[in-house]
Amino acid sequence: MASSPKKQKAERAASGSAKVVETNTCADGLQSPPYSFEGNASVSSITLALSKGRIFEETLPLLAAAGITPTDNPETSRKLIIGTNRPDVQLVIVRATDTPTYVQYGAADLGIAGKDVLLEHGGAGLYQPLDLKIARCRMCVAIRKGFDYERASRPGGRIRVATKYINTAKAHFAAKGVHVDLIKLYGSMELAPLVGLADAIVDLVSTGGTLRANNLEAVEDIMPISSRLIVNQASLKLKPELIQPVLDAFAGAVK
Ligand code: PRT
Ligand code: MG
Repeated sequence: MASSPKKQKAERAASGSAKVVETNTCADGLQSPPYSFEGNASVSSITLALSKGRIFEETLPLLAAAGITPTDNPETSRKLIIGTNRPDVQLVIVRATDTPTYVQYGAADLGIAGKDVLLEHGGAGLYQPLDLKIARCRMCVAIRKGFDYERASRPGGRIRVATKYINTAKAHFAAKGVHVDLIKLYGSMELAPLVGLADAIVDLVSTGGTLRANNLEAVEDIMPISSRLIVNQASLKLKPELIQPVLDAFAGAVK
């Protein structure tokens, strides 16, 4: 049966014969060069991007609800592309911060990413249809015990903050009317206030154990964080018969 013109256009985009070109506005407001969205070439299978560790672990029951069982464990296997019991579903194992990028460009049709990561990415090219309520934690401001945060964070005050969440931290302190000097770090944020790199950090807190072990304390809650299902916009139009059942099964399994 001949497919509709709309579906044909989506198929051309996914096979790479036609490029859907969009401009992307970066967090700093600058227009980055146009990017091409070539999509995942296969229209008869779907690819789900996951990160190792807590997201993979907590996604397993959701996959099971959708009848999907991975054939390898990424914690023990070095494979980056993992098959499943279903020939039409594969998993790609990516760094947590890279998940939205793989889905945005159509290298994966679906992905699971923390709200923290999505806020920094900006969400271009993605649908975020479902809060999966997994990998839950809180985005917080934390300081070294004894630092006078109240004084530093008064409206008109000035504070030096180390974080990997530049956009979130910028928005938080702007809303409070506090001048913030942001220092971008990629990990171990907890060290920054201990060695005088920053007055405070903006980071995720789950059990609070890491803060306690480093003589730090959370002084402000910015927002609750959980992981979202993300979907490439072209993929959803092109492969609804493969993607929609996964969305429905995940939605039914969310606790
Ligand atoms: O580790 P890597 O640098 O590869 O990447 P990542 O840290 O982004 O990935 P991963 O797998 O650690 O986290 C993936 C997602 O899990 C994050 O994007 C969050 O949405 C979510 N999540 C939930 C967390 C935490 N809880 C969490 N506690 N991510 C990180 N942490 C870290 C936090 O940054 C801090 O260093 O754990 C430490 C605090 O934990 P507690 O239990 O001591 O409070
Ligand atoms: Mg980590």
